[in-house]
Amino acid sequence: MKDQKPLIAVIPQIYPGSDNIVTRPGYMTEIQAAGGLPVLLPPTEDEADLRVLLSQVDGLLVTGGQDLEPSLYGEETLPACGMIQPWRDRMEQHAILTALSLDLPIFCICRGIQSLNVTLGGTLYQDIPSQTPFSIIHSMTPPTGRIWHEVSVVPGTPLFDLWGKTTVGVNSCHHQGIKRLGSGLTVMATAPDGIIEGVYMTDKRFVWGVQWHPELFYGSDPNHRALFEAFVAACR
Ligand SMILES: [Mn+2]
Repeated sequence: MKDQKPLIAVIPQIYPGSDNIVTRPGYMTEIQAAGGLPVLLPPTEDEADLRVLLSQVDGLLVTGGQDLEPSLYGEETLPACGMIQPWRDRMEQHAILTALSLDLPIFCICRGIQSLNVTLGGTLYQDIPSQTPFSIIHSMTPPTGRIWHEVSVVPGTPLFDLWGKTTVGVNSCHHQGIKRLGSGLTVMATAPDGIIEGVYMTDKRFVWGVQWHPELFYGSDPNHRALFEAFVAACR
């Protein structure tokens, strides 16, 4: 029997004001480098269609993007909240809940970890600089494929098992972050200022979220390629 590469559905990005469906190449090339076959989903909020699509794949990648609509977690929109894309909020909620019900591995990056957290009932800081006393600048200056701040990895978590160390450098391109943790999520990494940078679901094979962008390293940093390798391995 021929070895079939795991198929991994990727959430599409559409920038406001643009009529192009896009994805950052690293989301695709890192899955491919890890032995998976990525496939870009069409933008759809239809729950039944998403179930049909996700029933054909072995995993789901929730990509980065704009901010989430604060009313999803019961808050008024603050002036410092960024651009929102409500269609994507709805698509991702349906996709994440469907993937959970199908027991698919899910890897959530940047906006993805925020979407996972809100889908599971958590809340967000709409704007880290104005809403928190946290001291680190989380919106780094380009180039973005380099280490910007460190994270502390929580021993006993799968991220610690993967990396085998308690401190690892990451990049950082986010002005929002997790405030109250969603149900079923456990923290596996934090920035030195306390911002949650990594979470997972203890009762699932592989449902991970990271606040940084491992795809922006394009394989140049083994720690960040290892995240895609662990995800694709879980999808086999
Ligand atoms: Mn950060």
